[in-house]
Amino acid sequence: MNFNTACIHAGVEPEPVTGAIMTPIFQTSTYVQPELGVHKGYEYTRTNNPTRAVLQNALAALEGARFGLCFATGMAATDALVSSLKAGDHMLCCDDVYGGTYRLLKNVRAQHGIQSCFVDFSDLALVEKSIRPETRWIWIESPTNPTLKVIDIRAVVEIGHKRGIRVAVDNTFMTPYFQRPFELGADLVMHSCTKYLNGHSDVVMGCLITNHEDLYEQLKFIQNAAGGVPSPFDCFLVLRGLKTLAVRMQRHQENAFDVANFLIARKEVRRVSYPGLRSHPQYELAKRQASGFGGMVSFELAGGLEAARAFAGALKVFALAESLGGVESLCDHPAIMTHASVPRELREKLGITDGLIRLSVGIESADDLTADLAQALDSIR
Ligand code: P1T
Repeated sequence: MNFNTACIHAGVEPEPVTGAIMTPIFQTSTYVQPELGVHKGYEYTRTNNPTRAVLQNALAALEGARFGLCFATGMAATDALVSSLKAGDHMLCCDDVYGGTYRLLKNVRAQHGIQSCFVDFSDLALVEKSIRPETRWIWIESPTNPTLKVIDIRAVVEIGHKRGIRVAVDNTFMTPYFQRPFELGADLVMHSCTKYLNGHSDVVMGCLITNHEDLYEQLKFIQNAAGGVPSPFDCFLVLRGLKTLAVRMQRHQENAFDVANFLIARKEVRRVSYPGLRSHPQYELAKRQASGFGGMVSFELAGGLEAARAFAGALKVFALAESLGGVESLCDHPAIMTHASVPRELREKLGITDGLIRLSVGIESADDLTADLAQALDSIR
């Protein structure tokens, strides 16, 4: 099935009792059991819910995998994987990850004995060197948030698998429309469904997807035991959002190209990062590894924090807000907003400077977006 068709049909069957073409919102906490010890596959909504079950199937189908599990947020999904580790186990992560992923591992799970380190995955020798006897998972985010570094997923998978270590990919920025981690050998895909998969900035949710039955069973146990599940209504909204994923991603990318090319030509802008630009250091890898480049663009204002304040304050179409992947364009200042939990020293090493701006380019008219950026850049004096 072509991906455009899969977005609308994969994993979704008409509801069996009524034939409803749209999966109903099964807004129930529990299910009546016909007799003691007998039920219809549903006992309690933390454990299982029909709306969530359809969404989990749809998400797995879109990633080309067998099993999906949904969680209340992206962080709850990541934490479910981390919960499968034991004290003393180690996670090897790429250095430029979403600030919340760094915070979870360093400020929360480290207290429970989970070790983690964050290294530059564009240096494959360093990845290899950083593996310890206790390393259980390798965590890739590509392109990275917020500097949009592209990591060679297949090469990192080979390094991990040689030593029996599983590899997870946070595919939030690319979505399965552009990037297919399982085809590159990954063992697990994580998404913040909050972003492109839902696409309308009205839900927070996460998911984990895998082909490994043992891992699925372990994570499903954790999903029920820890209970970080999304509501049936939110599952309905993400199911609805998925139907337009392909058309939205295409338009996000078209607009991102226009925005990136516009920014390159501006004197107030020092450096533009978009994997689709030939000037991007991993352009060839991005082209080889994925079928597109996504809708996120980062750039550095030459005037630093003062320029960033003026620019963000002058925007009219772009909204100054955390998050990404919705139909509307957003502007983020990572150092103060999404990545404030990353220590300043590390931020600066990663290029998350006070002048760095991250744009989630929406699906408005590209002319309105570049005109808004132009007037906001003009306002920097
Ligand atoms: O926000 P939540 O649904 O819990 O997802 C966390 C998360 C995980 N992975 C990536 C790549 C992310 O971008 C996020 C959330 N990111 C933002 C809120 C942000 O503005 O970057």
